[in-house]
Amino acid sequence: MTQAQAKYLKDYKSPDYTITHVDLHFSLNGKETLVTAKSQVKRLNESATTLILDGDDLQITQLLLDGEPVSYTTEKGQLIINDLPATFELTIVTLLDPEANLALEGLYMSDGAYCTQCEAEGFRRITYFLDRPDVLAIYTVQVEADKQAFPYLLSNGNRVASGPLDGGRHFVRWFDPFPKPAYLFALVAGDFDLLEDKYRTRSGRDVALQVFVDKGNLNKAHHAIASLKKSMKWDEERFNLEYDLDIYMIVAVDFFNMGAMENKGLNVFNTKYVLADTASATDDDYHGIESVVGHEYFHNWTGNRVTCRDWFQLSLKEGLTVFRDQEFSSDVGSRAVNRIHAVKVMKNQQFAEDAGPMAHAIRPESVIEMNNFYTVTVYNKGAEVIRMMHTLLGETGFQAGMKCYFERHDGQAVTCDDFVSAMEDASGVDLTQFRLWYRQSGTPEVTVTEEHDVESSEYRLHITQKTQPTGEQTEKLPLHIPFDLELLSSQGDSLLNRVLNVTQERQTFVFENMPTKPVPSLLQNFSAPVRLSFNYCVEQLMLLIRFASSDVAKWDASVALFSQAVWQNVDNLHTNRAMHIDTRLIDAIKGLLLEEGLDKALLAEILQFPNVATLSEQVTQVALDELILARSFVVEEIATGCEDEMLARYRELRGIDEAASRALKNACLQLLLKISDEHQILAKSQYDDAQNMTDSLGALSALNGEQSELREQLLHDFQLRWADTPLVMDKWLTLQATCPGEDRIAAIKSLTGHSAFSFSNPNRVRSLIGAFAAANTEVFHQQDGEGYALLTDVIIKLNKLNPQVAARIITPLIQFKKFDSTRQTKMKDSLAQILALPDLSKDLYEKVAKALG
Ligand code: B3K
Ligand code: ZN
Repeated sequence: MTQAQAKYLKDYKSPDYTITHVDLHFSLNGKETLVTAKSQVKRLNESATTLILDGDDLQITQLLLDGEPVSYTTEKGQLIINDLPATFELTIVTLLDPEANLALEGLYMSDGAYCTQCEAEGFRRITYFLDRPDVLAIYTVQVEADKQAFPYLLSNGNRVASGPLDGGRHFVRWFDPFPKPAYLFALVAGDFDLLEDKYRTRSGRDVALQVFVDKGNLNKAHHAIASLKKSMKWDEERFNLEYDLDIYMIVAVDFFNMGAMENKGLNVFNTKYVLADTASATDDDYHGIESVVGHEYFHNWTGNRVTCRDWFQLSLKEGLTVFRDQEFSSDVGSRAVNRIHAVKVMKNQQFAEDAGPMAHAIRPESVIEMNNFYTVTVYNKGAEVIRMMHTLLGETGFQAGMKCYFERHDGQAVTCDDFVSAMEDASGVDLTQFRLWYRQSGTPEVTVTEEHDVESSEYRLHITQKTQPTGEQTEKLPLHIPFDLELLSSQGDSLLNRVLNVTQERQTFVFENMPTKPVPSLLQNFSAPVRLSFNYCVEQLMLLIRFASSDVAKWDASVALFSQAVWQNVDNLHTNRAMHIDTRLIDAIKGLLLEEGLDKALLAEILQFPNVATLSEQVTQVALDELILARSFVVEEIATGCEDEMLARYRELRGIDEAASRALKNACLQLLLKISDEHQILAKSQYDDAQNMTDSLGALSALNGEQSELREQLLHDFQLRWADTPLVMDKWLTLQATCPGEDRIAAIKSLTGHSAFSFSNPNRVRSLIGAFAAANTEVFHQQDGEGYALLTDVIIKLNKLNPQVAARIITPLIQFKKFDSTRQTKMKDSLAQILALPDLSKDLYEKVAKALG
């Protein structure tokens, strides 16, 4: 049993010693892999004489102090040496077995290649070290391995030497001139195909770009390298930031716990975020690659050049870098659609996290397992907090703040507070109250009421804010909320656009010269991460859908209109009344389908309508069975009412080779298949004629709404066609995992034995089990509890194998609070079963123990 002890932000102490230089020597040799770490250690705290190094599951074979043996002790994984001088050289040799490392943290094997993952605390699985982000050292790394099996030996920085060794082995030596924390160290050794390019920076330096992929995949690396060049250029133009080394490498590996990792000069990527060609990757995959390549690249300044003082400050680099990657995607693509995607993540996932047992502030105050805090809160809400500062300061003020931040802190490990201070000092905007966003968790509820006074021509908005207590924090204070507002006339003319500063529990804003009552477009572009409640009537929402200046506001109004219709029918079911739908909703959608100038990608977003999970997030208690029925009813009514218009759009868009057209076409197809099996023929011919994966998958997803002979037949064909392409087979697994129907659970169970599936590969687990639990709401929450049991069995299996992945896919099971008591009991029973495991990992312990209180 691992020690499950919490660490607290308030206990932060600067280190007694630091390591200024480290010389690492890797002799890669299977189970007999030897690592020699020679560290130059320097005392920082004058009264200290004891050095405590972090280690995890390490076998030490030698330890020397200034070249001489020295006595040491180990305790709870740490290595302790007493009576030390002010400066010394410490040499530690450890013996590793990378093949046995299935947790994919530290040094491990991915499909025959050695690779590392050190963030957050993986370096301590390689050698004993001061494995904390505020210890920044200069690294020299020598890698040695068999030349034939491992022709490429890579590490951070610049390559400074290489040559042959005895016994068919060879070595490469790397030097990284930028001091860095251990979490940014990386090593890769293997045989790859290499795609090369170069980039000339704005100041005229040439940077070599290299993308390493599994043999045979060279033709799938072009989009990644193009995305990298685009990112480099964008960061120069928008943020005035240039790349700093002579080489930038990306290696794509098959076994990876997350999306990618920003190691200095040597990014390691999940193949999912590198490999693409039109036959095998969808438009969404292309977009995902561009944004993750950008994200990791942007970390070079926000994360690597300026890093975090401690892991509680994770949002310092992640929130800021997500904001930067979102801005990148918006500048090079559709701003509205990118914003809608970001808002969906917030409303569907982050609000759920806030409402569940893992609620935490974007700068958490206590942590048991750091890997559990790479969350939608730290990342996505963190990005929203940066975005709010951008709204308050404006682009000019914000960029002045960034400049000040780098001038003050380049080469340092700093705190979120340091970032806010730079923003504040450079812009002159007072962020005292705003800082609360960093330490207060939970989603503020903002309630708005309106009042119109004909006599005085005044329109008033009364705004209140309240944040409910969360598990780890009871007292909540009012936040500084930038509240973006547009007022429209009843003809749809824009009367006013303004950002209100909501800072108190209750506030009234008065707008003069409003002889007739305007329609408010509230919290435009989701200007703050809050739950908004306002009693919109159908006419108001219809007006916003047509006339709001912001496309995001149009989408938002369509979501509200659809949601109202669903909840009314949930109510009808509860009171034994017949379900029905206001025809104005159908008219509104019809209007959009017929509107010529409307952005196709935006319309596609609108036609996707909130799913059951999204709708569930709108309420604190959900009657799931009624909700599923009511939603299906509303969707079918809309689809029936708009059938002709959708068919016309579908036909018009077929054959147009462009992403937004494909998105709209697939959204129409999805709806058409909800109303009649006759439309199956459209899916069949789209599948047969498909020239790209977006069209093939669009057809299959539309058919996946229910079981049918055609669905079986096409899925079978798809499997035969793509059996040798794991990333495409992942899509096949997800289709299987997200189909409704009574036999689903048995089908998923049997798929865990399929050759396309493997428990040891995180992508496979996420595609089948993760997708099932997170996206097949109907079956996962099926009344008999079999869905919970399936997830629980998998988690128990992964507890030892890969705790990080286990702790990630458990999320839907710990968020049980809004369900009925029968479901809650079953979910808690499953959690209790996990908690009782004798060898429960810290990762799972933290989440399950919190969930069960
Ligand atoms: N910084 C990494 C995430 C590391 C997660 C460790 N469990 C990827 C990223 O955010 O860019
Ligand atoms: Zn990141």
